[in-house]
Order: sequence, then structure tokens, then C-alpha cells
Amino acid sequence: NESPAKKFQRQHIDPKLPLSSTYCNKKMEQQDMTQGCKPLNTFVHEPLKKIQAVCFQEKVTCKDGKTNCYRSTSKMHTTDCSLLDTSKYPDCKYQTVQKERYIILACEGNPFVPVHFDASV
Ligand code: UM3
Repeated sequence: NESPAKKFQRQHIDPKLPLSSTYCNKKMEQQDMTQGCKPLNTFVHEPLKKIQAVCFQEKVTCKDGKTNCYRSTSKMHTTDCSLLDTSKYPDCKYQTVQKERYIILACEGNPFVPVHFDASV
């Protein structure tokens, strides 16, 4: 059974930068997020250790009001995958948009690691 930490890695970490505008169509399927067509998902293109280190950076309030969120102190390479209005389930079609942004993650556990992608700013 997949742990919350492993689920975060599957859904949000891809150390390689995308090379094409069809990245999200392929990657969302490969990473198992197309049962139901997940409406918005961000991939972070940085090494695992650098993303895990965010749990020890700037503490901020999460969107849901919890206090276990952390904002990165540097901008990171990200890609937002946004489900297109014209997408016809079960054929999930996404817009691929690369951004350099600060990321906000929720962290939990011992070891204290990312379990949810809260936002990018
Ligand atoms: N989400 C992103 N990027 C955003 C905003 C939201 O990936 O900029 C995802 C994260 C959540 C989901 O899934 O939307 C609902 O908020 P997760 O908890 O599995 O990371």
C-alpha cells in the first residue's frame, strides 16, 4: 500500500524538465492520475532532496487552515497540468505550462516529508 510520502512523489516529482507541450497528457496518465481526470496537478522538476528540504524552510498556513505548510526559499522549475474544458472523460487532455515559482507543501511524519502540494506563488 502506497504511503502518503510515496503518493506525493508519484504525483508531484519529476526531476527532468518537460521537452514538449504534450508532457501533461503523457505524464498524468503514466503517473496514474487519469482515473477521474485530476483537474489540476503540479510537477516539480528538481531533485527529491531539494524538494524534501522545503519541509525545513519557511513555515506558512495551508489553504485549509492547518499549520504544517512550508514555502520554498528559492524558486523552482514547475509544470502546471490543467485539465482542458474540451477534455472528454476518460480521455484526459491537459494544458502544459512551465513556471518558475516558490512552492508550498504540506509536510507530515517522522521523517518529516512532503505529503501534499498546497500551492505555488
Ligand atoms: N494542486 C496542485 N497544484 C496547485 C494546486 C493544487 O497540484 O497549484 C493539487 C494538489 C492536491 C489537489 O492534490 O490539487 C487538491 O488540492 P494532493 O493533495 O494529492 O497533492
